[in-house]
Amino acid sequence: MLHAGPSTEADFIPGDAGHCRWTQAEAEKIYNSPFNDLLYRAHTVHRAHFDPNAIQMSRLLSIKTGGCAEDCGYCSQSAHYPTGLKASKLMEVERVLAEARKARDGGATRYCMGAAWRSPKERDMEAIVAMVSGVRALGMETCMTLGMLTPAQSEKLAEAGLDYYNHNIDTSERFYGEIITTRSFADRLETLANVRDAGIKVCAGGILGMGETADDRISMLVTLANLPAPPESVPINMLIPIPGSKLADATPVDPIDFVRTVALARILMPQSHVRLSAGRTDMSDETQALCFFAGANSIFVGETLLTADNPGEDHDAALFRRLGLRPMALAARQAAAE
Ligand code: SAM
Ligand code: DTB
Ligand code: SF4
Repeated sequence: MLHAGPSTEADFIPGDAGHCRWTQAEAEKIYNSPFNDLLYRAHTVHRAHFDPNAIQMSRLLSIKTGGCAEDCGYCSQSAHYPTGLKASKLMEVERVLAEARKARDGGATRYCMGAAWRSPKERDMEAIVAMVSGVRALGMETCMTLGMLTPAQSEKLAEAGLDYYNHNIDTSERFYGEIITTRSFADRLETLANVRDAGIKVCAGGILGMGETADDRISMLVTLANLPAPPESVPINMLIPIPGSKLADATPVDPIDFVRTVALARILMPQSHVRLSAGRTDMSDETQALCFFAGANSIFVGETLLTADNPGEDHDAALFRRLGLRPMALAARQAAAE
C-alpha cells in the first residue's frame, strides 16, 4: 500500500517497493521548516492514520544483562567500558514468563525482551523460542532484541511466533563509526533485511544526543523510511548518559530539536508506530506532550527499561490523565496495521 508521502511529485523518487523514497534534501526542508508548520503537518499526518489520543504501551525486560562484546559508546552493558554493571546469565524461561504476566496485568500489551549479545548463540535458541511462545500464550505481542541474526535464526524466531524484532540503526551511516566500531552500519541493515524476509515485523530507530548533527538525525530517518518497507515501529531514544561509558558527558539534545525529529519521523513514516523511547525520565511532561502531538504514539511503561530508569506507572498515569490520553487496545492496533 502507498503511504502518504511528500506533498508534490517533485519531492520524491518512486521506490521499487511501491512506496515513496524520500530524499535527504526534502527531509531537511521539512525538519527545518517553522516549528508550527512542522507540527501542524506532522499532526495532520498522524490524525489521518491513527487515533491521536491512543498510545501503545510496551514493557521491557533484560533477559541477559551486561558483559557484551560490542563497544556501543552509549551502552551500560558493553564490556569495553567501566560502567559498574554486574553481568548475568540468560534468565530462566519461567522467570521471564512470571515477569511478563505482571507486565500484562499492569496494562502492557507488548513484551520486549532484550539480551546484551552481539548475536545469539545456537545453544540459547531453545530457551529464546520457549520465551516467545510462552509470552504469546499470555495474550501479549512479543518483541525481542538480541543483536545480529542470520536468516536461519530469523526463520526460527518467525516460526516461534515472534511478532517484532528490535534492531536499531542508532544514527546516520556517516556518524555510525564514531559510536560503534565492532560492527558496521551495513551489518545492521543486513539483520533488518533477514528479519523482514522471515516475515517478522520490524522495530528500528535510533538515539538522539550522542553528538550527532541535525543532518545525521535526518539521514537516519531517511534511511529507515527508504527501507524496502518502513519499520512498523520506530523507537526514538534520547540518550541516557551512562557514567563510565564513552558518551557519559555528551551534551544533552535540545528538546525542541527532539520534537522536530519525532515530527519528521511521523511525516516520513505515516503508518509506523513512533515510540517515545528511552530518556523520558529526564524529559519534562511538556516535552513529552509535544512529542505526542508531533506523532509519537508508543511508550515503554514501568520503572525500568533494560538497565536504566523509566518514569513508572504512577507518573505515566498522571501524565495520561492530564493529556486525556489512553492506552491503545491490541485489537485496534492490529486493525490499524492491516
Ligand atoms: N544488544 C542488542 C542490540 O544492540 O541490538 C539489543 C539491546 S540494545 C541495549 C537496544 C537498543 O537500546 C540500542 O540499539 C540503543 O538504541 C538503545 N540504547 C542502549 N543504551 C541506551 C542509552 N544509554 N540511552 C538510550 N538508548 C540506549
Ligand atoms: C530501544 O530502541 N530502546 C530500548 C529497546 N529498544 C530495547 C532500550 C533502551 C535502553 C535504555 C538503556 C538501558 O535501559 O540500559
Ligand atoms: Fe551490546 Fe546492544 Fe549494548 Fe551494544 S547496545 S553494547 S550490542 S547490549
